[in-house]
Amino acid sequence: MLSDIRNPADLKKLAPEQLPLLAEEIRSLMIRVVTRNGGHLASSLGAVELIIALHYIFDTPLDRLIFDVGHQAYAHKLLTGRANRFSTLRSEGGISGFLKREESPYDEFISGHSSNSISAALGLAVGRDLVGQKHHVVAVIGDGALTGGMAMEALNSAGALQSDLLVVYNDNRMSISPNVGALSQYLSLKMTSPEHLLLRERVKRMLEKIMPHKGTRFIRRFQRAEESVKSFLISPTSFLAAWGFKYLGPIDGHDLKKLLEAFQHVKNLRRPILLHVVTTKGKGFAPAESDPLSFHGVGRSKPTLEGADSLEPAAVGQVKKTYTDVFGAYMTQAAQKDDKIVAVTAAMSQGTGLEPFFSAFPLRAFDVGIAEQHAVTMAAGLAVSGLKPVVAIYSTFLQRAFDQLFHDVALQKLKVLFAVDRAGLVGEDGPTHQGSLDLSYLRLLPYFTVMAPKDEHELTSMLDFALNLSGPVAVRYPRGPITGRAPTISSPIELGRAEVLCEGSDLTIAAIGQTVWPAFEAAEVLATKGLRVTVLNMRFIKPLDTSAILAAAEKCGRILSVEENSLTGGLYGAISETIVKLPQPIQVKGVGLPEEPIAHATSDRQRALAGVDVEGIIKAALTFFPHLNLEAPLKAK
Ligand SMILES: Cc1ncc(C[n+]2csc(CCOP(=O)(O)OP(=O)(O)O)c2C)c(N)n1
Repeated sequence: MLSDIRNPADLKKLAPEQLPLLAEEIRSLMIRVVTRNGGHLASSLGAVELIIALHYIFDTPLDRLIFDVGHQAYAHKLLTGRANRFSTLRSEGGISGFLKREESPYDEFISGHSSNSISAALGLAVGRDLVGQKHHVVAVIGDGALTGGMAMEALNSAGALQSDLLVVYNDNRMSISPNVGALSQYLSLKMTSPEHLLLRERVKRMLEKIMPHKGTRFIRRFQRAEESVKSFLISPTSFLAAWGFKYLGPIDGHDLKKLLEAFQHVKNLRRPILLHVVTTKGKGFAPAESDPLSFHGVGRSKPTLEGADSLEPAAVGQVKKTYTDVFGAYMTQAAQKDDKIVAVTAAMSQGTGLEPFFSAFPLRAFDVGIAEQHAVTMAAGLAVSGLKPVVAIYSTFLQRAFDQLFHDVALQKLKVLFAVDRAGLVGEDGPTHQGSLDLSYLRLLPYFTVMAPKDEHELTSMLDFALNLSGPVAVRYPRGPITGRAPTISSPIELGRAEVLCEGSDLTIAAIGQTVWPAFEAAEVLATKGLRVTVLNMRFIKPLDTSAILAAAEKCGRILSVEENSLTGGLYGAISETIVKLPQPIQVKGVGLPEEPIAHATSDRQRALAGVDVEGIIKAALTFFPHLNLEAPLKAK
């Protein structure tokens, strides 16, 4: 069936009874492709019927459909003209793992960072009303994403504006890990509790006895009566009603008949509605249903999907030791020695490597939901209370909390350690998830110390060093397996001091973090061409080792900065700001990420495209020496 569906109009040609079979077909394709290419399998499996029903009842793309995070929307891609390209999911040049306006007219709004869907949908709804258009606007948001402060702000605003807006609350009780938070507990546990559902059934049966006809009027009255009973008996001060939303549900999110009825019904209600749909994360793929955490995001694997049912999560996950693993192990050890250490994560205990800490120290571990802003300020509060908070957040998501970093942490000089994971290029997740800005934005913050390790050994030393500092500090490190040299060259960490890895007088390469070893290798290659290169492992971007930079300027007159961060405002910016104060002209060039985001591809390929690999560094270094004949071995200056 799927091959005949080029757009939702084709979907509507199917009879409702055919839709369950279509759902099966979609799932089987998804499992095949995602276990091969990697991606968000469990979330997308759980939303198949929901998405079929939305496209069946609503008139997309005229009616606007907005997905929160977008990791649940593979079925949407399959029904909106991308089935024949679905095998390219997350591959270079292929379709994105999230939603992108450039990719399809059905992708109404960008997705990737959580909890923006209701705000965007409200903007579209209000815009529609102002320009006098007539269409529906629907936001699909998970129970995890609804823990984000932005979603709460949007509900509050939507309730006040009373625009015609449908919020579909896709409740699978899971964020990446089991979901947290009072609101989700209230909706998931209370509204779907056996007592509530029994009561609902009884009311229904009672009304069926009293009311002889089952016309629309009856259904409306029933629904009104049901809502009143629910409000009276179960939620006298219903949170959502107080916010101006009408709550409907819960309904079974895998029952297509019920979904079609519900969407048909809410289409006619012209006000803010929250429709509660209960789904199973990983639905239809036994390993994912029983372990949705491991199958939330799966890595690339070999194409062996005959017998996908026997796939183990380990087979599709990462196997090599990562920076994240090193951080996680360090935290557990450090916390054993120091009972003041506490950990805070914004719904990413697994992704940030904190699971062992959560198991060992449940009372000192806080998952605050997808709430990065709150995580940062809560940590500031923990610091004021005399504890030593460590906040582990991905670089891209920490962007959400820039003001909290400045106002609540930096200005008060509070001792909070930020473990900034996934800094730099992240591969297949693409532009929304790249950690390309943290060196730039963290460097702006007063009283902050900002470091990046070149390898595993240095990460541990930096974490130790950071926990002994008195003010705010961030350590940023990349996604993926540890690379580097063994045995590593390493001198003790000193505040604001770079490490000299090798010395030469033709050029200084000043590198930071994961680019240090590639820079060192580039220097080795350049040496074979007769160039004598100093390699500085900067370690700190704040405070910057200006004396090392000034000495390099003096000695070589040429500096090449290397970083896996935007060239704007990062190490290149910091070095340029230092050099510009010198009276003599010094040549400074930078290797780093361009402002224009790099599309999804493997991380190695992205590094090659940005020139932040060994080859790119050599190429950039050689631009300082245009007079040298590159074909012939290069001579020293
Ligand atoms: C701002 C932000 N923080 C963290 C994440 C990482 N993240 C991606 S999906 C997800 C869980 C979302 O849970 P939910 O909305 O319930 O969807 P489900 O995966 O359960 O379908 C998280 C924390 C993110 N995308 N954006």
